[in-house]
Amino acid sequence: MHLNQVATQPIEGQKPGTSGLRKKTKVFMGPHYLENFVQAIFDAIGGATGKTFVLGGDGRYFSHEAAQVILRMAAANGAAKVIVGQGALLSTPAASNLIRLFRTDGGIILSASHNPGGHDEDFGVKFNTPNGGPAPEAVTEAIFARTKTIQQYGILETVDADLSRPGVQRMGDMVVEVVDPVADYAALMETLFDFGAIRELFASGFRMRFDAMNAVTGPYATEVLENRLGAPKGTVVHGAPLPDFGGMHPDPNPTWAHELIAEMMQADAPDFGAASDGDGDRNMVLGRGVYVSPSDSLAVLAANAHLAPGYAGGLKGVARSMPTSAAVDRVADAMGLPKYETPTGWKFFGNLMDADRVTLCGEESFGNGSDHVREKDGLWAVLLWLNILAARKQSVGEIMADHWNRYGRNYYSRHDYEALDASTANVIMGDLRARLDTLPGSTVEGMRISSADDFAYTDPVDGSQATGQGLRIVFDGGSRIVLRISGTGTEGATIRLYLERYVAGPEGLGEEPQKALAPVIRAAETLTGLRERSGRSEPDVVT
Ligand code: VG1
Ligand code: CO
Repeated sequence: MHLNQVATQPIEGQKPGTSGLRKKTKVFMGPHYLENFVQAIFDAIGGATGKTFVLGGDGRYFSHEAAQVILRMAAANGAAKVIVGQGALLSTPAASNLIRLFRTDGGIILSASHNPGGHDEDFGVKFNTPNGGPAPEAVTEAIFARTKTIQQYGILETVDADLSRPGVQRMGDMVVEVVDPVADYAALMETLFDFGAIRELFASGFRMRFDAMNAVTGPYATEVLENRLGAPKGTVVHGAPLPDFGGMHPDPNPTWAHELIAEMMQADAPDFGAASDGDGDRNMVLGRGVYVSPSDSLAVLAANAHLAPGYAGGLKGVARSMPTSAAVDRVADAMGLPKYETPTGWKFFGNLMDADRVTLCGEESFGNGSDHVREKDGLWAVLLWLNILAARKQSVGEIMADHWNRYGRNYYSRHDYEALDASTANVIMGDLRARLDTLPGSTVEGMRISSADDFAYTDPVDGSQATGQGLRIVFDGGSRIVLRISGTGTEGATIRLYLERYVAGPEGLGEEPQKALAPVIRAAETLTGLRERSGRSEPDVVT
């Protein structure tokens, strides 16, 4: 066993995106690629000497090798201890919990989240800071800057750590503590929700299907739903994490979780359905015959969170990412809660939660969470829904109808045009950006544009600024078009087109969203020429 300083050179393009560095797995497997980035993390946070980190991921292809490399690098960089999930597994929210619970110096999460996994698919590495949240932009910028100057990295030449069972071992002078990935997380959930009431709900014959999509949430959902809450065996499907997710694309939306959608739309469907993504921070929820859009889910959770013990004292405030619909704003206004609108990506919620300004946060991309950790949390959202269903003794459909009657309905959809030629995407975005100033006052598809801008954000806690966060065009009455380029894709450029239209009711609350949004969709095409210029007749994914 000996300490090695390996000479290396900067590798281009190691810029973290919306959520960590994501590349094709083969790129990560290339010479020095992972090592350079990990050393850049250590260097950017002032070194690893004497520090304790959490390490784990969603179990995708290359995770085991990557975990061993990172352990050996942490040891060579003088880290005191690394807490690793057994089998190198940790869901993103569970990693966030461990980082906070053991007051560590941060964590490294091995995941490309909702991107597919495998030798020919995607891999990712994300650094979370000691508050448990994704590194803020100042830190990711420092990491990126370091990748551009790096000349060497440290790695201990030694045998692999045994990650197959819980226990403490040493790697050089560093302690490696392998922990059950589920136990502490499940214990946290028990403090937030009325497990007794949910247990009774299942005992009364309530049926649920949870599709873990062969990704990391399987063991968590099985332990919590089946073992602790008494849901029948088989409630969790696709529950074993597989390196390639069994070929599934672990993105819980109607396109990729189509098996669950088909099941839930049948006449004798279960009462409740849910799915989660690769690393367990996203969720999709459904009732029998009812799809709940993520933006609506956030609003319903905000309106009903007080029914769960962990939130019985009420919420401090709520936050949503800018493209997320304004449904939650209506709840916040009715409840007199402070509300915040942030750029896309969970890293922008951290300061608000740390400063006790908000309790609940959410994004239109199937993510919501609370200040129990500093990540979005898929299973948490499912449990909060279950708690609400148990307390209100109503179906998902009844709860949604009641919600819309009270607050009106923000019809919402996101259209993704994936893997476009990057220059085409930039031209489409650039042209619209250049015309933003001229748009207010003009009329498209009979709708008058009231404002148009390129979203910029100043963090109210530390004053940090983020610009260029999405082009937004708002119409009289609150209908909206938002356009931005994805920061998690690994091929070409993906344009996300977000569409929203508000209907106050009581008429018109039960329409099919694509139909209700038709004028807004037409206006988007008139304004952007997205379909025409990209040569795509329709989006790849509609959520
Ligand atoms: C997407 C979503 C964003 C989310 C991010 C990470 O980013 O739109 O809301 O925070 O993925 O989610 P982008 O830049 O591709 O639109 V996950 O579950 O990958 O950690
Ligand atoms: Co995720």
